[in-house]
Amino acid sequence: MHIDIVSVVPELLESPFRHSILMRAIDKGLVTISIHDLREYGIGNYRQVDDYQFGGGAGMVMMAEPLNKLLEKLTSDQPADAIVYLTPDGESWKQSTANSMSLSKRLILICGHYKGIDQRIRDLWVTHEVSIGDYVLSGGELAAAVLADSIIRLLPGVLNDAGSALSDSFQDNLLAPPVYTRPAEFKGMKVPEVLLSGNFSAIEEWRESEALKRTESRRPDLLKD
Ligand code: 6GU
Repeated sequence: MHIDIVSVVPELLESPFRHSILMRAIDKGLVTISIHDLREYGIGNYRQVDDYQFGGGAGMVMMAEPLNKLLEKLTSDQPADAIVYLTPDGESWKQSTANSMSLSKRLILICGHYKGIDQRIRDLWVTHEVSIGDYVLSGGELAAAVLADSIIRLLPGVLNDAGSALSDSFQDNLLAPPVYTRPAEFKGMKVPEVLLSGNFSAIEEWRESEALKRTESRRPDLLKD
């Protein structure tokens, strides 16, 4: 898989891919990531990428031309499977969308800033508009890192234990059950007996029931779908 990320603050995207699981995925050649500085495609000597909005109002808008130039370049050799615009007015990012996007060969992520990008770029190029939650971030970069992380960890060979991704919270619309490791007793608190029993069907039953309990109390909305 190849992921292109378009940003006006590319420095914000340096660290997330340099550590742990994502770095290992890159080192193993399972994914390549290119971060593009939109300013290099900016207009004039000042490399302008934003301008006042028509109709007035506070806040700048990311101009169509620099984005268009960069997107034309990125898609000239090979089309992208998805062109995602990160924006608080997008659709909520979900595990199911991460699952389906993990089957892509090429993704382009566009990080919004200021008041967002000119609507005509959305109309012309963008295939998915995504928000990562009901709050406002200063820019789409952290959201792009969230998307990239949730997608890359699903690629075959990225996680050591292939079963691990399948047992994550949300994979079956349930939150994950509690987990314990050694010692079996800590500050007088004991690990649930069943987990030490070696009875795998009883353990599975306990996990399912705990997952359901957690979901009912914390995220009852997940049980409605
Ligand atoms: Cl994708 N971008 C910004 N700027 N804010 C957000 C968001 C994205 N998702 C939630 N808040």
